[in-house]
Amino acid sequence: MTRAAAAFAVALFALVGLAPAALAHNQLVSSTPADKSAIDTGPSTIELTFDQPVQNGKGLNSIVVVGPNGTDQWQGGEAAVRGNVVSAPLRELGPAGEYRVGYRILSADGHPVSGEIKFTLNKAGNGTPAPPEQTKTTGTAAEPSGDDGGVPVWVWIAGAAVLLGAGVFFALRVGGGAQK
Ligand SMILES: [Cu+2]
Repeated sequence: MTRAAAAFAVALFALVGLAPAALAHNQLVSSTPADKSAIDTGPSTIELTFDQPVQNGKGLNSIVVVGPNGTDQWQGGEAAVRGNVVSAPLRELGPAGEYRVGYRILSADGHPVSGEIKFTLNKAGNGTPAPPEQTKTTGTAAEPSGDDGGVPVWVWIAGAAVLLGAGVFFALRVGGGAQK
């Protein structure tokens, strides 16, 4: 087997092997608003609490809030980390209906963790969605995730890229050692 093929095999193995571990290592334990809750007014801050610390760093973590139309975004800025808690400002909300909060965080143990919570706004507010230039500067690269109700596509693409990169890195290190 060539070195490249070996690296690819190990990367694939890592991709399969690490995915469940990432789910087991750092999990969302609570949030504001709570998942599947119904509220009359949105909070000023979205808070996601995990059971382990999250790595703090620019662009490592993102929170995107998508409104009932599946396109408009309602986060008011970038995600911030404080220990186990990742938060992002939330704009005053607009239309009543279901809002989805997609997140992608980098656990302190090196594993990316992603997922989604939902809440329902009972009464329409007076807010307006984030302007396009702001949804770009938050670094989420957020394609509106459509109405399939699943975890936003960008979350999985980002997670898979990180895992694949880690697998290749590991394979090259192992390969280098074996040739001595
Ligand atoms: Cu982990």
